[in-house]
Amino acid sequence: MNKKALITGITGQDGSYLTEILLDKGYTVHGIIRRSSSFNTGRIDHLYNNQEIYGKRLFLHYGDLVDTSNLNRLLEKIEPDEIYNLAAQSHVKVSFEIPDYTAQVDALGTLRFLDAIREVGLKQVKFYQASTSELYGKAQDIPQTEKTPFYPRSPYGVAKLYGYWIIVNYREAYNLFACNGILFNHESPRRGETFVSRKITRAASRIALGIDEKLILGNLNAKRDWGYAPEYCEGMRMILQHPIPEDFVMATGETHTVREFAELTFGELGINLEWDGKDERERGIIKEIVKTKYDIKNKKLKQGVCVIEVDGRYYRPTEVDLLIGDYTKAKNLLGWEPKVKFDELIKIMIESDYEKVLKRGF
Ligand code: NAP
Ligand code: G4F
Repeated sequence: MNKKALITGITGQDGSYLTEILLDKGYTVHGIIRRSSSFNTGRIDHLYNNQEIYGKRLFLHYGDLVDTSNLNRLLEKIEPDEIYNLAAQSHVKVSFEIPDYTAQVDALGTLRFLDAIREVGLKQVKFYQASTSELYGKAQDIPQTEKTPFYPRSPYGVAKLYGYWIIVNYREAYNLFACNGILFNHESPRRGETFVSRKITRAASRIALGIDEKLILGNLNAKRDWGYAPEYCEGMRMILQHPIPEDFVMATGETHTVREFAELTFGELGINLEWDGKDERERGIIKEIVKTKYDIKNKKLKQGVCVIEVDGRYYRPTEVDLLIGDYTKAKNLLGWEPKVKFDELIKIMIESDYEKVLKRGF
């Protein structure tokens, strides 16, 4: 019999890739979506509108991680073999503005789900928790492994820390097959536009095509280990196929600053930058424009023009300065290894955003 998966956060970046992966493997996929006043299914519309798939092997249900009775009903009705809990208020900066809601969803939402599993009596179900490198926060080791102590630096990180430990506790207390994927930053053309990677690739495209003049960023010194989302979503599935429920780090093992991300992105378009000033006065200025496969339609762009500025409103009250992950355990036990590294990731994202902006004009 084909497996049945239930995905929370199916409308998000990871949810959409994971759905494609599981459908490809022959799963039936059930997804939980939130009621929204505007369309929120853009990332899965290609599947939703496919009559071969929707209503046959893909089903969507309204729900929310803050609604316990809804989770109980869905579990009773669907009886999934595997659950992927990807739903979250996933923006670190926003979590400082809405810490209570972030905890309700990211921490207690996980608990509600685990408890609903017990109440419904799904003893054989396997549960994947979208844990995060934000747990390391003020990192205590370089690189970070499954054994590195946690020190979260945001309400988001702290809420996810609760999620991490409640998974471990339900695994030990009730023998539940529950695992944490401690995933480092992973990006793609489907990444939300307010995360820094996508903010940069989208803005660089808009600047090159003459729609925007400048990109305003926050902390350029922060270092992240950025990988390619579809590979990490395949890793989630692999974690649940491992015979023993365990926690795994997934990362690329490389780290780069936000400044490098911006420099490479503009460079990919043929806009080579140099930097001037420090902290909030730092600016990215055009050093030269060189020919690439991308057409720079904005004729105002020339040597000396400032295209990046820093604004303190994007700084966080407490920052995570440096993340770099060691994925040896995932490589040895699961055979998981990332193929797309930093340069290639930027190429993929800029190609997509440049095309989108060119076609749609936004
Ligand atoms: P994302 O694009 O922000 O997607 C989040 C998903 O959660 C969306 O489908 C969203 O629905 C849904 N959601 C939010 N609040 C909800 C609620 N109260 N009830 C039900 N659904 C809710 O995030 P992502 O990048 O795909 O990340 C997936 C998961 O991995 C998240 O848990 C994130 O914290 C974690 N994570 C991400 C990364 C990364 O680098 N991407 C790294 C480590 C861990 P709407 O579409 O309606 O907003
Ligand atoms: O892209 P970010 O917002 O991602 P962040 O905070 O690392 O969180 C993402 O990755 C986590 C895994 O480590 C996930 F758990 C989480 O759900 C999310 O997917 O910011 C990356 C860095 C930060 O240091 C931030 O201060 O970029 C810096 N940054 C500089 N300027 C900016 C900006 N971040 C954003 N969002 N916008 C800026 O203008």
